[in-house]
Amino acid sequence: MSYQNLQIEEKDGIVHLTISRPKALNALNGQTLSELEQFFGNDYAERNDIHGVIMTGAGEKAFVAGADIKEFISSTSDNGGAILAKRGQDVFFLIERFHRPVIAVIHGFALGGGCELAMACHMRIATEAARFGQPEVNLGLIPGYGGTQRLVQLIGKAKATELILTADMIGAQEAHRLGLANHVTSDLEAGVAKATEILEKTGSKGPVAIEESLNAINAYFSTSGFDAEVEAFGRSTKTEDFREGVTAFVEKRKANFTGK
Ligand code: DAK
Repeated sequence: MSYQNLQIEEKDGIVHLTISRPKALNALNGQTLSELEQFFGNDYAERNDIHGVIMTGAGEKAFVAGADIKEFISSTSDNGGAILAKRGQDVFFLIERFHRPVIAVIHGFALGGGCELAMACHMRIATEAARFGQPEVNLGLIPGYGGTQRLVQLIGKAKATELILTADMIGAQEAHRLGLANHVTSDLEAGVAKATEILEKTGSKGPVAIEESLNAINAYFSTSGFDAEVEAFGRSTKTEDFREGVTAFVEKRKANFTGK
């Protein structure tokens, strides 16, 4: 398949996947989610000859600045929120369950669905310019692509609760200190070099052992919390606060929430 929003390049057994919608800070629209599904669920699902995937965002400003707010402002159907959150979760499970390591290199913003995408990868390398956050509450929403689950898995309940409830952003050093980022590098080039070094190392091991290690690590985590997240996300998309939050973003003003 040819991709519109993903750039794919293979080099020495490593696949470089770049999410490329730089004018919208690489925000995840439906098309991009479909292409990620196509890549991880079909085109590369049986590729046993590769060592792994390095995921980046195009441009200097963002890894991915979230789900595409301008696209989902139009989705108000009764159960649309829950259905679309489930779809996003399912695509991200394809990444988490991929048979080779997937490493995100985060340069610039990784917000909302972008932070969730990075967390669905097996490892994260942050450049000094990286900014992580789950700003959904600013929009009258909750994280819907696994963020309430994977952030807790990675950094623990107390800090995850604080980040989700305040929408605060954190930089690379704090992400590293908390365990969200495996490594910090000075810039994108150094981040990709570090990811390459890791994949060259894992690529020299027994491929079945690599795949089974990933399976066993994933098995540690229960999936029932993800279902609860879909339901809670669905409820939050039916509120007036959600309408107000996304409208305020598009109109570039502060949201006035009423709790309805
Ligand atoms: N969606 C769409 N466009 C976005 C975007 C996004 N998430 N983030 C940025 N852009 C666009 C901006 O609107 C702007 O477009 P123009 O005005 O030039 O047309 C362009 O990218 C450049 O952004 P800024 O001008 O805002 O750049 P700044 O450097 O001033 O600010 C920023 C950068 C990252 C701090 C800011 O852009 C920002 O706050 N972005 C939004 C971050 C955010 O809230 N992300 C979403 C998190 S919530 C759903 C499914 C899933 C979700 C929700 C619903 N349903 C199925 C219903 C998940 C939600 C999330 O991910």
